Amino acid sequence: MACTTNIKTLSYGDQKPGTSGLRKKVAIFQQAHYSENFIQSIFDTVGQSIQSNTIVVGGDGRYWEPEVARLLIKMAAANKVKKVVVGQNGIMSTPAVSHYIIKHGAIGGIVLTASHNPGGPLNDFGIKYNGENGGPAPSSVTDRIYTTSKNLTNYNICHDLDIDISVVSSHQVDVDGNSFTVEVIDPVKDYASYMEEIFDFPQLRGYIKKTNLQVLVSALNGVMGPYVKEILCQRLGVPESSAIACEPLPDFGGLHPDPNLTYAASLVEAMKDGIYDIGAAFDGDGDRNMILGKNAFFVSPSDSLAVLADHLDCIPYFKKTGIKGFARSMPTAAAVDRVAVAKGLRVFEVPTGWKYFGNLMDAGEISLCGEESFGTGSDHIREKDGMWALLAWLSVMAHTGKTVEQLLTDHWSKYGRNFFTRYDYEECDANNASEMMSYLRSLVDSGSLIGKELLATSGESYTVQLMDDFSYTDPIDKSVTTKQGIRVIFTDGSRIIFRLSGTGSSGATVRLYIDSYESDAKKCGQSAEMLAPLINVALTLSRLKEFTGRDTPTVIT
Ligand code: VG1
Ligand code: CO
Repeated sequence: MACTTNIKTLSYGDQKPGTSGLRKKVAIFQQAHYSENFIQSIFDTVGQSIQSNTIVVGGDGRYWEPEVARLLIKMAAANKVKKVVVGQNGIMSTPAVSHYIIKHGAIGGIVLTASHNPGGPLNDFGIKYNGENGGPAPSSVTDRIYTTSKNLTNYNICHDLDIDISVVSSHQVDVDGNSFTVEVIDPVKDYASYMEEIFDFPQLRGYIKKTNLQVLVSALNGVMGPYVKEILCQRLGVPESSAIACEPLPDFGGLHPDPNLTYAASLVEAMKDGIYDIGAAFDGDGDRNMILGKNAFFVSPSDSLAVLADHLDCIPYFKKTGIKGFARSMPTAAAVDRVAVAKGLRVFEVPTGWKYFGNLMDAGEISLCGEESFGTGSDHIREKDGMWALLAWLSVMAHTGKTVEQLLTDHWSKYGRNFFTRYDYEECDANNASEMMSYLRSLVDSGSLIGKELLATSGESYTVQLMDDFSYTDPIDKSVTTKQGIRVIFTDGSRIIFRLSGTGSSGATVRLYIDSYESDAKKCGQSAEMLAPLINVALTLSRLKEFTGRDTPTVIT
């Protein structure tokens, strides 16, 4: 029998979750009672209902994760949670956690991850709470967690409870006279079976074999390694040699587990040789994806969303559920909107962060949604889902018999093309970045740019139609979210957007998003050339260099 102790603690003032959970340097989480305080704040916010229920615990295997997973179990027991389901060694991808919560009717889940942020003792750790719909907690809940954390005085823990999470098994223990269960599960099995329900695996397997399709996948040493091996290699017949960086490592082997052209450089290089037909990379916790075609042909996430939207009905899951509407985050280019118009479906524009899609999916308004930040997913769960996106791409290829590049070029000739780029200026001085945002807000407030022509140094001119700070009213619960990014929309439909990242752990990351539409596919040149004048306008307008001292971005997508 294990006993609960109630420990006195001093609150921290900085436990405010960002775009997706609380993310800080490992050293911050290692401060006395820091993780304990945040976990207790989650339990207190969820309240009494946690006592007779199950919570799911997952994570991406990064440094400090196993320690916090064990701590979480001790605290769950002490807070009278009935059952904890945890992935073996604390490992379970974000999409798999979402799926498990829904399938088994858990009250929620806690994912120990800083997602695409680097790991290791000097890098980041994170804790994220998902609610009973399987999705990231909405801001109303994370705000309450934050408020609770600021006033926290005590937490509950069962110090003498030590459960071995390295072996798949079920443990039942007596805690203060109540029964408490910890189930250590294979993190892949349930999720892999669910993918088999959604997609036509015999068709995909046959297609890969018959066409001798060459696939190359990098898990960037994040959580996805075991999922890639089980789903792609074991169940779809892709050779093991096609699975690179597929060992989950505490520091991701020094890689930055963010699947973009900069941080997944080794995959991009390998794809350039022209041997592989499709390449994919996933982030640390497995919810993001990057798709590449032969010769490293890049599929922008906004285009990926649109192409999948156009072909969604080839996936068995949607034959059953029908296709409802689509949604994208505000900075995501509007390519999917054109598909929605053609199909007579609704499309929603929400703020950045997957939590804003949850209500729309719960209400049956949307089937597919995505973000420009390499997030694609559907209403099969309530998180974006990297493996789902790759399987969806393979399904579209199998169905149409087209290559990745053909699918894109055909899409552009049918719908026109939204050129998109994102510049990230990482780890800027926080005060300087917020001064720049204040300056941009002052331009919004004065309205002085409306109707004005802005000139690029290369001669192009753009007339400002609208400039605002994006705000969103949730169509389902009517909650309002403000200050979600400065938008400058021009009369030709082009857009410039500025936001500060909400997932970083030090300084501020400025994100600049540029989106412009070209209806004549023949005029379509390289993205960088097409967008150069607008980028020039954006940098001049924001005085970015003056404010941040930065000449060039750290990442270009
Ligand atoms: C970023 C992305 C956003 C994404 C979020 C979480 O947020 O821009 O689209 O939902 O990361 O993704 P921000 O606030 O830094 O721009 V993940 O895979 O890191 O959970
Ligand atoms: Co992620």
